[in-house]
Amino acid sequence: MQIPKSHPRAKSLHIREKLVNGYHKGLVVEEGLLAHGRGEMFDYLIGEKTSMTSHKAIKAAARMLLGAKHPVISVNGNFAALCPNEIAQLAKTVGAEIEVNLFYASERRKKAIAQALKRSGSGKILGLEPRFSRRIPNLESARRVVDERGIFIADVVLVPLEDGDRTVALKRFGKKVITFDLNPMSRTARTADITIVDNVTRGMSLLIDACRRVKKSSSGKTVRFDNKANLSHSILTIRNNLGRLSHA
Ligand code: PTJ
Repeated sequence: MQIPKSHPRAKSLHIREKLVNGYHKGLVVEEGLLAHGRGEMFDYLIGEKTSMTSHKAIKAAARMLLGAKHPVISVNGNFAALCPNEIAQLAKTVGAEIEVNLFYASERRKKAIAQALKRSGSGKILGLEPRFSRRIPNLESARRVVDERGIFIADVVLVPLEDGDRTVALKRFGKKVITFDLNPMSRTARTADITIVDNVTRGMSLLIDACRRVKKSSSGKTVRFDNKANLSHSILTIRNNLGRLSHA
């Protein structure tokens, strides 16, 4: 369907179309469409824009990624469908590995995702070869299977649209976790070290820009970030927006 540029919700309809295309190409699962709907609702509540708080989280995430010895970008179906170019650019900018890691895992989908990422400029993709598979302890889902060259040895992992169980397991396993999650109340949001409460489709480009700026600056890569305060501010933004909407 052709979405007119003048449509008041053109941007979010385009994002939705990207995800549906990803579904038809075999990258996204049906459950991913539902997860996106949940995200759209929270995006509406945060005003469909990046808050000042999220800009701060992005800056802290850039520092953490650049200060890491072995950063890894974990990619699931939704992330691959929405941000294939940005994943390649971010990996190059911070020198991170890219690893496909799925909740609803299948070899076919892993391959489709890897191909889509490669077409968009990504180099080596981890998580595809069973001979390199290792397991994260204390995790039941398919996401426990990780690559020994990637998430298994990573110090910092970027895990957008993540499920709470794996975030907890990654933290217990000693990883620093950065996530994008539009829901500031989710278990992932509350467990991660840095939660960027923003749509990945906006936040990823901002994160790449922030990494480029940090790389150029001489201010160092030390990260001082209060994720609890970050989430409280995000919840306050939602509360204020709800107040405005109910009085409109
Ligand atoms: O591709 P797979 O098999 O790994 O499956 C991926 C999904 C997304 C289906 C799986 O990880 C899942 O079920 O995720 P959840 O538990 O529904 O969590 C998704 C979280 O991401 C929710 O808190 C949503 O609000 C949030 N979210 C959805 N879309 C976006 C988002 N956050 C940022 N940007 C989005 N575009």
